[in-house]
Amino acid sequence: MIDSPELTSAVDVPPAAGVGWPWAAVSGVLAAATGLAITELITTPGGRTPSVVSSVAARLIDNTPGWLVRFGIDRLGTNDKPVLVVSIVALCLVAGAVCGLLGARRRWWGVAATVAVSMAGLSLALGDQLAPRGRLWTASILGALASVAALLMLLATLDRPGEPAAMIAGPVRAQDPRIKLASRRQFFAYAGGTGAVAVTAVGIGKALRGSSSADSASQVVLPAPARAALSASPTESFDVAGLSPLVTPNADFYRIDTAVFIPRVDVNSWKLKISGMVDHPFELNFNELLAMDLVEETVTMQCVSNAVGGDLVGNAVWRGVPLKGLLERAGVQPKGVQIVGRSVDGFTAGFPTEKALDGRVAMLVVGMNGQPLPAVHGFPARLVVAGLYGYVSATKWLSEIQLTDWDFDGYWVPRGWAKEGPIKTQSRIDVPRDGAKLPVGKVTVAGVAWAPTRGISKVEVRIDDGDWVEARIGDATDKNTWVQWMVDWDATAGKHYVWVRATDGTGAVQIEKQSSPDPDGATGYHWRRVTVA
Ligand SMILES: Nc1nc2c(c(=O)[nH]1)N[C@H]1C(S)=C(S)[C@@H](COP(=O)(O)O)O[C@H]1N2
Ligand SMILES: [Mo]
Repeated sequence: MIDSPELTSAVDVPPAAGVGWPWAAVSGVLAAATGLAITELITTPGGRTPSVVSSVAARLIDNTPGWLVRFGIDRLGTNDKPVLVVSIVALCLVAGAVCGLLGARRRWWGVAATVAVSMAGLSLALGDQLAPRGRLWTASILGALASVAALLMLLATLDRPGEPAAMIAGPVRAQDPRIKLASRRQFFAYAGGTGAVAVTAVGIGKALRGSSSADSASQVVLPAPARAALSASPTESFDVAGLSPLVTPNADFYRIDTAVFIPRVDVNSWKLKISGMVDHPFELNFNELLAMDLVEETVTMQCVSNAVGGDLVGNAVWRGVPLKGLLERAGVQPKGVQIVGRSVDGFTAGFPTEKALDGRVAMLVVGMNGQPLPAVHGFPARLVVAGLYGYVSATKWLSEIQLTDWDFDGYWVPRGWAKEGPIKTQSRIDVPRDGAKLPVGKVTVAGVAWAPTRGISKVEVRIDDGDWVEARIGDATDKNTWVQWMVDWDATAGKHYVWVRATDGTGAVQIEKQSSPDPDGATGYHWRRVTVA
């Protein structure tokens, strides 16, 4: 019985069938990691240009249906981009494993698959306007070569007859355990070496980026405004813990954009074009822009994706020049009924030309709360138009103001958002927080309300289904900015719902019916649920 054929083969076969392919896959993963690390290292010197992975991520975002991007933002919030980048890296490593397995079968399959994956990545990345093409080509080719070299080397150690890898496809044969051990040691040595190359490349890339990624905005000094904002005095703020300040500090201001890699614009070579359907197109460089009469205006900006009660909204003092003057200088032709802001990264946003001429605040902005625009908020220049959601108006990293007809659609319009985006009247409860446990007796309810260009005339609060009670509104001041509101509530024991609603300057009460942000902004009253005991 001991000599039965089954048992004999059981002794011979197992390492071959069971252990071989995982090592081939590991080889592929290591080879991919090496190639990718080298590609990244070459594409990011100085941190001024995006890496291949972030270019690929950017193109994926641009080419993914709008609803899916929105779903991602909903689920992941501002983590959407890191999650995407990590997913792309993971996908590359999985692809590497596949290349390893293919290469174990037939060398050239593995080589061809590696080259195919690299070139697929390259062709996607080439669509990113921020990425220099020559560098992308060099990086992808060198990365692919490194990957192929590592793969062939690792597979070779697996491949010697009679050694662990004999297993991959080769004939089954008895093994001398000492040979097996020696070969495995060599494999681990090579694998360790490959891994070290990858880690070193990533490390060098990080170090190079870190040392030079100082915000270019910090090197710019803005001239003082000729006319200062009227409405930003902090003394007007209510002193309620947890209530949003009247002016949102830059560090707390929400950030929404499609940029995986934040454009690092060099102000020395930056130029803004005013172009399209105008009689006298012209260009401005940064110094010319700063030499113009700068004004300051306080404007509340909101993202159309902001849910009722959400925090994709903020109020800042913007410094810049009115669009009106620039448009007059350019001489808008009658057909130029749309103003399209173009970004250095290809993003576009468009709104009716009339909105820049009807007297509202509509400006080309270089400063935010007394500072040059932070990189994430559009350095060196962006647009801000009071009363319009950001996706139709507030182009960051602006490169061009183009007058077009109405047929042109900005970035988000074909992705399912409304062509026009006037900001709807909204109010938000900041305190108490949702789910708060409160003492019986006096409780302060406070928050903000906004209806840029129309202003807020009244804010009311309701407990459960009681009567609406008028809240005190802070004396802001300017129709474009949010107001703070507060009211004292004599809280009774039990669970309660606290509701808020605002009335705008035209006397219109905010829309009660609940609707989701798409396609043109959320509606409904904000509420919070509290327990009083
Ligand atoms: N270049 C560029 N500008 C952009 C966007 C973008 O994705 N790219 N997003 C817009 C949207 S949807 C909003 S709500 C505002 C947000 O501006 P913030 O990030 O400064 O708050 O910027 C707008 N400008
Ligand atoms: Mo937005």
